[in-house]
Amino acid sequence: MYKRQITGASNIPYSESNSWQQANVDYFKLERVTDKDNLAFGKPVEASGSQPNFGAENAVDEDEDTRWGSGEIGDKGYFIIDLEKLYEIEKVSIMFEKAYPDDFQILVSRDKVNWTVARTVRGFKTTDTDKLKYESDGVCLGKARYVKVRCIKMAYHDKMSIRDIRVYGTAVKGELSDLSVGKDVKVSSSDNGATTSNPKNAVDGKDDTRWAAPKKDANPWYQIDLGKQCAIDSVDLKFERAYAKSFKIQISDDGKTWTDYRTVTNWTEPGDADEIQKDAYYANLELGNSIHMDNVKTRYVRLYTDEKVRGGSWGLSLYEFEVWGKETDKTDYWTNQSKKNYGIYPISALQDTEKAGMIDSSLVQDDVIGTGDTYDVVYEANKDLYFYVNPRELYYDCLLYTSDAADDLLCVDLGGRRII
Ligand SMILES: [Ca+2]
Ligand SMILES: [Ca+2]
Repeated sequence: MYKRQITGASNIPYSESNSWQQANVDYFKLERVTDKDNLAFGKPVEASGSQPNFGAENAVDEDEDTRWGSGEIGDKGYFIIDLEKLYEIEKVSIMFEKAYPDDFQILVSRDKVNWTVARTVRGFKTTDTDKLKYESDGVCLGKARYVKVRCIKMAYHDKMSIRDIRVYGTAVKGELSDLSVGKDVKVSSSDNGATTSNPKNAVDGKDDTRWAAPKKDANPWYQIDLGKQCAIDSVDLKFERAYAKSFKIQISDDGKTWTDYRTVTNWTEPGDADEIQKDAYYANLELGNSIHMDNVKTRYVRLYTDEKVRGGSWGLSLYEFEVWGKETDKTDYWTNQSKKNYGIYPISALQDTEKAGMIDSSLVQDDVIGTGDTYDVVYEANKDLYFYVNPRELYYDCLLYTSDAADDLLCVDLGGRRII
């Protein structure tokens, strides 16, 4: 056996025609720090300036007696945390200093370019109080690397100040992907807008294209045929301002007979119908959340809308309908493993190979591989190992490597670049 350390980076070619990408590297041992419960602790931050001695890092130090103070006033105040990996954000907790906002938003993003409004809080408090704490409730805020707190209107003083932000969630499993991209869809009806009439716009993987139903459609629905049965981890909905207030996520094996799997009623976190009219806060922003599906197996997934926000003024509109899961037959890969060539593995399944005695890897099945992770590589001479990387999906789900012949150091960086 031979040992190498993987550290560095270069690219592997990306071919859009391949559903799985292959790179020839040696197998590795993952060494990384377990995620802390509070994902925000010590993470990089960015803010709307800072007042002297009240730097942004003070809001992620888990110390309630230190604080960040915005350098900008009123609705110019914002604070961004880079969690450095993709997480399913379950909860956000914010402790403000007495310079706190009456109205604010929590937004999430995978790329710091496209932002989804996960919460809009209005009338937080109206008295001069220090150490006010906001905690989001039970609805999942979505999959994101970046979390942003944005001031809309201050309640006291004019520059927002935060003592402590904590973010809780779970790493998005590397084996998961958005299965809906490019799949066949059917809708109840579409409006005739040039940019909104194409139903495929909600499964094109782009956050800035959208589909819309006409306003006369009282119960718009949108169904996706995944092509075969898949195990569904979660459904992420990114609505335009005409979002569904009460809706169901339904599943079906034949596209005809539907089962209500999740029912959401009176969903108002992004904003109510009146405030949603305020272009200053909502223009070009998606409104969304993530709905857990517990790995239910289904081929068809449908959003069925019972009630819309913005009532009869606008038809339902969706930027993206993401269905995160995995194909159920992926596990078939491990049957007849002995007949496979040595070491051709999906990266998310290395633990299985360990059980089979083929790989000494500490990478476990649910790990997500992120920027800066370091690996020890062990391989048998003259036997190659391959990692398959699904190029479609996760922001980090690209495999980058270099090999330095001079010092026999193989370098791999499984993250940090978007390849689609
Ligand atoms: Ca602090
Ligand atoms: Ca889209």
